[in-house]
Amino acid sequence: MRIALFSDVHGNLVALEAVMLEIQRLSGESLIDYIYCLGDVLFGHSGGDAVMNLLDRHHVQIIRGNHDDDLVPVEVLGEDKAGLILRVHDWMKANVSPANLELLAKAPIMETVRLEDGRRLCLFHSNPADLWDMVNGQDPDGADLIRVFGPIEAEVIAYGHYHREHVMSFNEKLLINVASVDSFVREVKDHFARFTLLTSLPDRLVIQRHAVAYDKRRQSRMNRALHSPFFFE
Ligand SMILES: [Mn+2]
Repeated sequence: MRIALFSDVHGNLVALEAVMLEIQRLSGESLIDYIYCLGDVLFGHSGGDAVMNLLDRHHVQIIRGNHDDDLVPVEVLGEDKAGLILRVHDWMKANVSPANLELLAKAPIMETVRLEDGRRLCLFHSNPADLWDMVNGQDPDGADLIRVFGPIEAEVIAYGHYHREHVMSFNEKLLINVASVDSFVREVKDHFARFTLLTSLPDRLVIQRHAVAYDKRRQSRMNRALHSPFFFE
């Protein structure tokens, strides 16, 4: 069984197109059974309904991220960011169909898949108990890992949110940050869209990370043309 996982598209249609083309190509070599987007689908670039249509066309299953929720916890983000966050939300309400916004707000917070070796793969955006939790960072400390991942009843856990890929083991659990499709908001900004491919076999799990080059300036031009309040690089 093969599962493609990506996260944090943030409305970057050009990056998502590059990822979907590569997933399609890999699927031609050997079938990919499931494709999951682990949240933060919109909010950011001007992809909007085109991003949603592309995901739908490829039967991508969506898990809800913090930015897919319609709540804006200003106290969590701080007053300085609140103005921009609200402007982006206003832009989304004016430019994305209500049906797609509702679809995101109602997407499941967590899914579990049974792997070929009998282990459970649990998928969510960040912390299923609190979508705004930043626990999945580059170097989360042990207490945070116990707090968030301890209660999860699965041997393999995959998530996004922090826009930076990693694979680590913790208390018998395998933790995978599947990385972000969008590359504008990574710590190290570049022009690669990223996803993770899991190949589940009866005796092992193979984890492959993929980075696909995309035209970042084309996405910037689209943002400008569509008056997105965010990402005018
Ligand atoms: Mn997030």
